[in-house]
Amino acid sequence: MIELHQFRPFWGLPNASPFCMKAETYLRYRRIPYKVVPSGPRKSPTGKIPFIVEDGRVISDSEAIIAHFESRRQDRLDDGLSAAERATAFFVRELVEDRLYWQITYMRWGDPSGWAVFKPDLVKYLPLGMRGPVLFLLRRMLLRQMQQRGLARTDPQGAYAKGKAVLDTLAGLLGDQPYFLGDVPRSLDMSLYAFLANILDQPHGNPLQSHARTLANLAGYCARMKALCWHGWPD
Ligand SMILES: N[C@@H](CCC(=O)N[C@@H](CS)C(=O)NCC(=O)O)C(=O)O
Repeated sequence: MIELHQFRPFWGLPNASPFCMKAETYLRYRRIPYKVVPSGPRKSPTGKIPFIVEDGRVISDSEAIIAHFESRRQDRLDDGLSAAERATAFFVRELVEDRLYWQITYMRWGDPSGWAVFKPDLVKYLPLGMRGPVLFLLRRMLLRQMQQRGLARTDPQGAYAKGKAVLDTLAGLLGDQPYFLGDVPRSLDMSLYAFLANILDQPHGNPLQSHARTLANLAGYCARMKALCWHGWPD
């Protein structure tokens, strides 16, 4: 049985880490049997989660996990895509996994209103040893990293403007197609869905979520991907 090492579900989301949710969305879409092993970055050989263990072999990184399973298949998710579509998928994924990752981090750890609702639930979720000074230092490090990216704690409006621009661009790219590159889900969709769901389905509102909800095609897309990959969850 393949082991998927990742965070436990949190806040009603399959995973509060979009990278973990991406890998798991893929496994579910492909109906690959796996069992979740609750874990954290400190237990990962690369310092990051998710990672899988298959027959004693460790594969870390959501994209590498998808590539590993796809390489064994006759029918690959990205079969039939043109070179230009593959290039689009590459750049969109790179951009989303950077920009929206930091937006999701900001709405929980950076935005003072977000931190006010995130912290109490996070403290209950974390193991005892992570709750005091470790959490303080972790947040301090994240705040610095966000600041370097122009996401200031003191300027939520300015910070969210950057995320709204990404969402608007994604809505434009999706248009009225069911999936980002046409009629069927591709590997790009495993990633984009996980990132968008972490914004749309998180339990506390914020300006980025409100904006995402005005983009009807993105909300419809998430509902479609959820029905396809997460129907019946938690199962
Ligand atoms: N490129 C990696 C990124 C994974 C990643 O950044 N995971 C985060 C959790 S959302 C993590 O483990 N962060 C710990 C750290 O950076 O110290 C992937 O696609 O899996």
